[in-house]
Amino acid sequence: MIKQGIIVKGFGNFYFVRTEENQTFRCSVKGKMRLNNDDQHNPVAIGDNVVFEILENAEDGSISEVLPRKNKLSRPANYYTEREQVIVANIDQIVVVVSLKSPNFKFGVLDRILIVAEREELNAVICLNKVDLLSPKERKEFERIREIYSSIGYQTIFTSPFTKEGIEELREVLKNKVSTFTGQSGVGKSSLLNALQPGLKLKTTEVSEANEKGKHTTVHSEFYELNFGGFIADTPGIREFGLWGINKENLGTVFREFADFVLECKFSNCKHVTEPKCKILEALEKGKISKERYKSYVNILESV
Ligand SMILES: Nc1nc2c(ncn2[C@@H]2O[C@H](COP(=O)(O)OP(=O)(O)OP(=O)(O)O)[C@@H](O)[C@H]2O)c(=O)[nH]1
Ligand SMILES: [Mg+2]
Ligand SMILES: [Zn+2]
Repeated sequence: MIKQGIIVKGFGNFYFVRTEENQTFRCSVKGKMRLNNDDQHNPVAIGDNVVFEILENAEDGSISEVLPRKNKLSRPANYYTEREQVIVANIDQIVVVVSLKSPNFKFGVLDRILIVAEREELNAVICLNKVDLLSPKERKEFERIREIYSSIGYQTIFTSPFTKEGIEELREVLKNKVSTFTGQSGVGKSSLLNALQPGLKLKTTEVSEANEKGKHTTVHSEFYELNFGGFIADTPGIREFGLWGINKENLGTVFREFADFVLECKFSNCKHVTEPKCKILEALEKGKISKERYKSYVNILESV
C-alpha cells in the first residue's frame, strides 16, 4: 500500500514517518533515490513530506519520493566536502539558542545562523539561555547583546530551564507552529525542551570545564509534538548552517539592518569595506549599525 507522511525522526539509516492517521512507520530509503542524489549526503531529512510503500510486515516502509520542500536548513556534510546535509525541512521558524558563557557567546555563530534564516525567509527567535549563571555584570553584558538583536527586529527571550525564566514566553512563540531549535552544542536546546514539556526527559550533558565546549549529546534530529500545540525539532549542536547561495555580492542584503542602506551606496557592487560614499560605513559611523554586526559581516565576507 502507498502512503504519504512526514519524517519525524531520523536514526541511522532509518526514518520514522508519521501519517495523517497518526501511525508511525519505520522506513528506509529506496536505493534508487540514494543514487539519484549525488550532491546530497542524505536524500531526506526530518520535516520532509514523503511517499512510501508499506512493506509486508505492515510495520516497515520504503520511501520512494520526497515532495517539494518549502524551505530547508543544511550544513556541509563534513569538513572536506561541499555536499549538503539537510538537517530539517518545511518549518515555520527557527529558535536559535545562545549562552553568554559555558559555552561562550560568539557573534559569528549567531550571525551565520541568522543569515540562513533571512535567506530562507524564516522567522528567527533568539533564546539567550543560561541567564541563571550570570553575575549582575554578566547579565548587563547579555542585555547589551540582546539589545543589538532586538533593535533590528528579532524577538529575543532571556531563558533558563532551571529557574523557568522565559519558558512561558517561549511556549507562546512555539504554540501551533512547526519550529526547530538550533545552536552550538551545550547551549541548552534539549534542556529547554525538557522545561517546555516536562516528561520528555531528553538526554543532556554538562559542558566541559576544560574547553567550554558541549559534548554533542543530541545525536539525531527529531520532532516532538508539544502538548500546548505545535511541533519542535531538537537537533544536534551545530556552529553554522551552510551558506549556499550567499556570495560577496548579496551578503549585505541578508544582514537585515543593512538592507535599507545597501541600495543607496554610490557603487552598485559596493562591498561596504573601503568604498567611498558607502551608506553602510556611514551608518556604522553614526551608530545605526552595530560594530559587532559589522565585524561579523567583514569576517563572513572574507569566507564566502
Ligand atoms: N545553569 C544552567 N545550565 C543549563 C541551562 N540550560 C542548560 N544547562 C546545562 O547545560 C548543559 C548542556 O545542556 P544540553 O541541553 O545538553 O545542551 P544542548 O544544546 O542540547 O547540547 P547538544 O545536544 O550537545 O547540542 C547541561 O549540563 C544542562 O544542564 C541553564 O539555563 N542554566
Ligand atoms: Mg541536545
Ligand atoms: Zn556600501
